[in-house]
Amino acid sequence: MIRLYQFPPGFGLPNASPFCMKVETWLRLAGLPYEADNRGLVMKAPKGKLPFVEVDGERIADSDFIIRRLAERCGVDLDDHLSAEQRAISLAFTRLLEEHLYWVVLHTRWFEPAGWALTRQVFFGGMPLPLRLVVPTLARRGLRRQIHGHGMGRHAPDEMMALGCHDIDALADYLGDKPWFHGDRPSTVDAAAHAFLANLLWVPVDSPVKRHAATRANLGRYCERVHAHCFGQSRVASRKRVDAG
Ligand SMILES: N[C@@H](CCC(=O)N[C@@H](CS)C(=O)NCC(=O)O)C(=O)O
Repeated sequence: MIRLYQFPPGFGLPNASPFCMKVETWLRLAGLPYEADNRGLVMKAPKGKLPFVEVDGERIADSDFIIRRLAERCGVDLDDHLSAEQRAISLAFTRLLEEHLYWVVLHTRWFEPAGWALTRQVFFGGMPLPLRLVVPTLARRGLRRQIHGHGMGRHAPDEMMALGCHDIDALADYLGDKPWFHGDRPSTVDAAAHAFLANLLWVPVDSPVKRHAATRANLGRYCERVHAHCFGQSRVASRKRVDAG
């Protein structure tokens, strides 16, 4: 059995971490049974980040390695119908989502005052005192260092939003009216695209990039379609899971 270690659901999504939601979406696209541990056990994570999975005693960290390893191990290839060119496009868009757009969205959640008020409540509101006072400040301080180190955090907020809007346009233009990212069948990139777009469009943190994404209506329709396929009607995943608290 595959055990997926991830953060708890948040903002009404299967997961408020797009990386965790990407792996859970992929597991469902692949039709692999799994159990989810939603306690946010970062301290157990081999690389200090979630998600990671445990399968037959092996621990695999990082959404990219998790998907590649499980695909190989379980003999699942969601990309067997893709050309080499489409696979290359998948990788480039996955990097755009994870290494670029992610940081723009992270800024809106953690560093814009309204976003932070909500994030603080959703991520840390259930913690007992005095942790509830200390942990959010420490987590935020760590992320400030990370976003600065990445480089995104050195831009002015309106510059970050402009960069995010360019990402959104590239995604919307490539998707067009196709049901899935590459046409009529799902592939691996759909797990990432769905997770990162839903974590922008469906989270109640207002931002210019979210408003821009909402004007590209094919993205919203795509998220609804992938979500219905993978998770059914409810936006919170319902498979057997171990929840926080
Ligand atoms: N490259 C990793 C990134 C995972 C990641 O950044 N996870 C974040 C949550 S979205 C995390 O665990 N943060 C906790 C921390 O940095 O302490 C992947 O693809 O899984």
